[in-house]
Amino acid sequence: MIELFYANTPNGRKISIMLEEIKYPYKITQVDIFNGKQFDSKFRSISPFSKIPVITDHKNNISIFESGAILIYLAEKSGKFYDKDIRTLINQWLIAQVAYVGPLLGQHHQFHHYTPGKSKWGEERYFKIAKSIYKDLNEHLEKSKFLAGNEYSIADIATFPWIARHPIHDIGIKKFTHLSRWYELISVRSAVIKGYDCLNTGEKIPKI
Ligand SMILES: N[C@@H](CCC(=O)N[C@@H](CS)C(=O)NCC(=O)O)C(=O)O
Repeated sequence: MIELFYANTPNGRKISIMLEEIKYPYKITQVDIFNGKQFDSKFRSISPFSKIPVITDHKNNISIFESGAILIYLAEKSGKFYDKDIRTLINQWLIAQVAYVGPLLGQHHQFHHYTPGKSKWGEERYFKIAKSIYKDLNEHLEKSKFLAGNEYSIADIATFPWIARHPIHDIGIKKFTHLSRWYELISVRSAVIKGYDCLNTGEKIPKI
């Protein structure tokens, strides 16, 4: 049994989607990050930076923090979405997501959506970067069915929930036809639909 320490955010959803994709039984423990529960000492003992997601694999008595490390762990354990022959390619797109796409889109969320008017500099800087992320992903996906080639992989699973916040990005995903094609392909997968709404609140994946 895998225990997923979770909040309803793009980083949390990467892991619920992966667990649905590999069909592992899991239980969700919600961490109320909007009320400081990530700073409780018990949670900090498995999450040194006080962030979700974290998983505990109770069978192996191991806890793992950092979404990329969790995805790799689950992919290696299940033998899915991390093809050995293209692992170096998958790693590049996975690490680009955790080190660049996620954190920078996250800054765009903060300045543009959550605190508009607080910092013109921040709003402009991260809007520009967010647009270039859309453009760069779109250019890549013109040549590649999924991020790391022809097969759906943990790089796509990591990136999808961030692009699923496109309504608050205000960039107009429709204009990016290859990114839209990739998004729509992934958003109809039943595991993605289930993992996206793993709390069963009825939340739907935003449409293009
Ligand atoms: N690099 C981390 C980022 C995780 C992260 O930023 N989690 C956010 C929610 S999406 C969080 O727990 N925030 C609580 C806080 O910063 O206090 C990962 O990919 O797992």
